[in-house]
Amino acid sequence: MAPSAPRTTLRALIWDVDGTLAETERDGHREAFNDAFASMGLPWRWGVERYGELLTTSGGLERLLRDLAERDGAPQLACERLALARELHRRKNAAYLRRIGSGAIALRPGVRRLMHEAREAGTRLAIATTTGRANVDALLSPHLGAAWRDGFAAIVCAEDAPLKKPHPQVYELALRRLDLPAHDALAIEDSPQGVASARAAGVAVLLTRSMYFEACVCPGAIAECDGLDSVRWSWLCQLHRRGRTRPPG
Ligand code: XBP
Ligand code: MG
Repeated sequence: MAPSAPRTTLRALIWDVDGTLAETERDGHREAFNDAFASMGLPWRWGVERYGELLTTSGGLERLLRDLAERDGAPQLACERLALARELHRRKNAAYLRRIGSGAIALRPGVRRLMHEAREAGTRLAIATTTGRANVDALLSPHLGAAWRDGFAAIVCAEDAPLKKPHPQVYELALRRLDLPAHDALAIEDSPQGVASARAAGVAVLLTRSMYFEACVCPGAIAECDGLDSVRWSWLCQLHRRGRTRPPG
């Protein structure tokens, strides 16, 4: 009889959403922000490059507020800027759902397979994202089916964790819902803010850069991969074992 594979110490694989599960930013969120500007008769548009600068701010509402604070022609009063940003963000999310709801943005290569391999190994799946629940649902339903939530032991979104990455709140809450210590989990992230968030919660991170973060400095990950399609499950388990012996921070 063939010897059975060693049991993994990896109890949960925690997935970031935007940039990690799919390249949602340039052709999804950015275009939807521009739809929102147009729908309010505003001449502002975020180009591909400008959006890359703004992406150093996590959270769509926070990103809008940063842009409005720097923009000629935006309201002078902070309370008026906040009201405008809220309305733009509401419209942007509605536009985002329309844009991606039919599966227009594919999952990144390797995502589906790694999810399958994790389940086969008895490792639970979780989500830790700064975007909203409806956006995650619209992205995943077309690819994983309407009942995709059943396959995840914890799903933590902006509504649950209002302090955006790099704050650790989203990871801390995911761990609480999983009822696991940080060293039992491994995160997969695409951005410096995401890596910092997971690390601050004590979770080891595999970095798979998305297009906007290809060239940036991104410290703190236990390893980096070119793409998830080249990642073997056994290597992920090894990484996790290595992460367990590394001090937090
Ligand atoms: C990335 C983000 C999000 C999205 C837009 O989230 O920073 O703000 O750009 O989504 P993730 P919202 O943690 O999944 O990488 O407009 O809903 O904030
Ligand atoms: Mg991300």
